[in-house]
Amino acid sequence: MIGAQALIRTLTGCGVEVCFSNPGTSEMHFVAALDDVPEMRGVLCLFEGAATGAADGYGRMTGRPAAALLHLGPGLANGLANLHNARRAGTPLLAVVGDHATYHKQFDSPLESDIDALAGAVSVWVQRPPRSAEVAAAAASGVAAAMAPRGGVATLILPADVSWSEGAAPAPALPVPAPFPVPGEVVGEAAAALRSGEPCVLLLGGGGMRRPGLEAASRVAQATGARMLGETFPARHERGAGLPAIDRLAYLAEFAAAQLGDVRHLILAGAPAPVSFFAYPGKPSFLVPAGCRVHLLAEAGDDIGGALTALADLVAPGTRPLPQEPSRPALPEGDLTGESAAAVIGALLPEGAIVSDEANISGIWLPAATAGAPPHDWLTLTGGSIGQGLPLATGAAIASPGRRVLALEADGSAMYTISALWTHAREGLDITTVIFSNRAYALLGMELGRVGADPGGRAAESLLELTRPSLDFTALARGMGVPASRAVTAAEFARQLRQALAEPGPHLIEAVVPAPRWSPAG
Ligand SMILES: Cc1ncc(C[n+]2csc(CCOP(=O)(O)OP(=O)(O)O)c2C)c(N)n1
Repeated sequence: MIGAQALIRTLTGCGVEVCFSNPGTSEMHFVAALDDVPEMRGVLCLFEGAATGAADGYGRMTGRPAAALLHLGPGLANGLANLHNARRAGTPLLAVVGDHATYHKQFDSPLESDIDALAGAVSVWVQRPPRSAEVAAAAASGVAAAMAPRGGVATLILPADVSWSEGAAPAPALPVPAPFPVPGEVVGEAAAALRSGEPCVLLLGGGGMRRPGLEAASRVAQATGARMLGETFPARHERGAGLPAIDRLAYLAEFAAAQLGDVRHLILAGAPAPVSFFAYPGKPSFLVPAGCRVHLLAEAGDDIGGALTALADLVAPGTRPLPQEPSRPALPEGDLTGESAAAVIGALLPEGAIVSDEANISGIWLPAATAGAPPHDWLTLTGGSIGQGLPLATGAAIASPGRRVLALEADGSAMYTISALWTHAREGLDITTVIFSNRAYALLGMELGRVGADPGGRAAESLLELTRPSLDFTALARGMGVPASRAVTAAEFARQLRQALAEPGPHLIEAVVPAPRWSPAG
């Protein structure tokens, strides 16, 4: 058996069944070996960022890694931004990066580059098996590293001759350790803070944003009067009617500071202590209020849900969580705006939907409008690196057949990885994409003022407007095989969204919305 065959058989044996791929010459034996191992589904993505973002979406929904097949250093570099988002999400993911044959590297041929340096920026584990006999064991340990507590992105660098040489054999899957249990004294310390009578906030993140953690935190909040808040950009937030409602910490530091207010004890359960996204002249970077004590209950890799349940059993025995009541906004009439679009989405969101949220400025009304919708999952831009939403939807849909995926996507962000639409069509995925077409980098229009930069003239404006020409998303989508429509009123949007959600396969709606007043196009 050649290295590539042993590698793919090892991966399927470890539960890695999908490979989001953009291959090149050095990966041809891997590509050919896919026909020998039908258990592995190869999914072609037309840009590496679309492959890595899809692997992130898949891993967030299954808890198991997908593979992303990338072509040498340049392919990895193209995929790096969404690997960065995956790293921030703590997603298990195996990047398989083809490399030149071991004996060819010395010649410094054009695609030669420092793959290890690029991989090191995002990976918890990097290995380069030197012989075909070692590739399977390396793959099994890469999968285990990706899935381990505090795992994430593992990168297997696969030299072409290792891939094509005989002498390989599949390796068995390695055991994956359970998340670390949180010691009783740590839980006890958090309980003491909650009993102090001083204002407490429970800040949830990571696995704490799933049902068991939310329900335990809600019990604590009911019994003690503590407030619960979620991290700003969770990897996967289970929410909707029947689950405890939780506000997320605001993106803008001044709003986050107001949410934290006069808190004296901040209990961290899967979220780091809050910091401002960026530095702003004269404003604090660290958002924990003065005089507030931080208690680390659980961090990434810990059994966050278990720690919260243990805490609830200490301070809230017999208290039940407070579920969100079902409620949906009325279907609005009139102009289509970010606000009315959110009401339409809240009114129509199907049960069990998976929302890939990269709506940015146009999305600020979404959390409130969808809070009482039937239960659903909400995936967010964990690493702030835009161009994630459409690929994330690809992976979430492949991970979750039978569930509707709704990609809520700002126009500027959509363009980074627009080719993901082609994969939505090719794979026949049940993804409804809504493009919030405000024809601006509106968020940057706001940041221009917030960082204290000169408001700027035409030269600055022209870097923040998406006009001259305006993008035609319906044409872009149709050109990639995705049926598409455009909505300019709330009623049109409601009709199109209802229809798109009812039909199988992908559909794109270009929702033409105004940019906020302070943005250049507003
Ligand atoms: C990879 C990457 N490049 C650039 C940025 C900087 N950036 C932040 S927001 C933004 C514009 C977003 O525009 P759009 O997606 O249309 O959303 P809007 O602000 O209009 O809501 C840019 C370029 C980023 N966050 N990530």
